[in-house]
Amino acid sequence: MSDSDTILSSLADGVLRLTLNRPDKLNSFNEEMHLALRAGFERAHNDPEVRTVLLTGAGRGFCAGQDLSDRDPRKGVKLDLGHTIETFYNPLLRLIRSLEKPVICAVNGVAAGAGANIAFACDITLAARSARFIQAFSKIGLVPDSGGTWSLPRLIGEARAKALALTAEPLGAEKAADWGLIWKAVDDATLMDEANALAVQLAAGPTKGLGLTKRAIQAAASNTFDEQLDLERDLQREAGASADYAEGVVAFFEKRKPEFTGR
Ligand code: T3D
Repeated sequence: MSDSDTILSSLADGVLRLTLNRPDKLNSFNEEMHLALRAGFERAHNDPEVRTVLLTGAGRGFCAGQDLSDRDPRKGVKLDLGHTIETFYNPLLRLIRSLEKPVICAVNGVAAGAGANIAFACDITLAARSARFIQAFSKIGLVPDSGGTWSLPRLIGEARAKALALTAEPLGAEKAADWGLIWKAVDDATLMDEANALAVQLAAGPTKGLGLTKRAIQAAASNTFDEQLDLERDLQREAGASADYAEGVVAFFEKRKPEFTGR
């Protein structure tokens, strides 16, 4: 794990809590925070004690995307942004999507640029009612990244995706939920309680089966119906061989709550 304080990290009840922690900059990304967040998701991949990830932000914002003070041309900064995307953003997005454990995102405030699209890449995203999502890229002449051009049209259709991306108009949490960009908007005061309760619930779940479920739903984006049926067969074979499946069936007959171990 990275020992950077740009990401606060703690593991309890099977939940790895990762908090973006640059509140003075609305948790925008510098290289240090990128590397620390990546280390957190790498741990989630490798540590069997981690059965769910809960991502949120410190302070009044969730994440304002790239830290633009690292991009100021007046300071002589001239970068190949394709290289920074390939080096920092794309590996993070790949880690989130490929993690076969639930990733919950609690959007505590404004989510702009890459910050918005990272929230949309998580598996279950809750947002405080006061939060807003902004495809801020067009305001500075950039293209949506962090998977936004992939997830937005799939989640809300081309018309809404284009309007959000071209205008950078803020989208409130309620509307984001109504449109299907996020799971739900909740009262600001209860966001973290609700997100924590959900994370603890999922961390006590059949992690193997949940991970395979995530894989199946994601694969549907590029599979034909027949390919998806074949995939469901293969994944069910794998899930059906898990200890948690056996426990789930026995618990059903014994009329008790299953005790899943994640195996
Ligand atoms: O570069 C690459 O590698 C390519 C990858 C790009 C990925 C991207 O994410 S590009 C998009 C970058 N993000 C933005 O363009 C968003 C910029 N921020 C804003 O538009 C606004 O701050 C917000 C709409 C997010 C919030 O507005 P508001 O009024 O609530 O807050 P504020 O006053 O603008 O910001 C508060 C402070 O945070 C302020 O600092 P100060 O004046 O109090 O010292 C502001 O400068 C700072 N801040 C906010 N966003 C960023 C930032 N500082 C650096 N970079 C930021 N992105």
